[in-house]
Amino acid sequence: MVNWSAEEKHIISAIWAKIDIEEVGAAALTRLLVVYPWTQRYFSNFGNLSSPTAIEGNPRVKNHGKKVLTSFGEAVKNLDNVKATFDKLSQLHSDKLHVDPQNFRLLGDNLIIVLAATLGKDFTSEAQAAWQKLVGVVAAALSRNYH
Ligand code: HEG
Repeated sequence: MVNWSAEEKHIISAIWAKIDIEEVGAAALTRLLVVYPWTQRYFSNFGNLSSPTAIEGNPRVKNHGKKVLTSFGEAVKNLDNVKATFDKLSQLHSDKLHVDPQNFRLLGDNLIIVLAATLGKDFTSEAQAAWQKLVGVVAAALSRNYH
């Protein structure tokens, strides 16, 4: 059971309210695919991923990045219930998509980097600490139904 302080909850919501889901989601997935190119294997049906420029301009990457971050928003809205919130999605990533759960952590790290780049000084060390905890909790929840 994860415990969130009132400050953590507040700061997570405040950051969430500031960001453009489409832009940040696309940027986080783009970075994942560029920095850790082996993650491209799950998106072989997405068309051209042959260079950073191609990945950046790929509309399916943009669209999927938005989908992933929108889904991440369910964790933001259900901080006390993240495991249950991602129960089905964990099963899907395990049984159907066969995504190596290590990749949830890599995506989380990239999300943090994009938040820092996007928000600059507004992404304080306290905000980073709360978000770092959140991406860890989300990765753990998504990894839960792997067996
Ligand atoms: Mg996943 C589909 C959420 C990380 C690979 N992912 C999806 C879908 C959601 C989602 C909501 C659509 C599910 C559906 O169609 O019912 N993904 C999600 C979250 C996170 C995550 C919240 C982490 C925060 N996903 C993730 C990672 C990979 C991955 C790290 C691979 C490196 N996801 C993946 C693939 C699909 C989804 C291959 C199917 C894409 C498609 O064919 O459209």
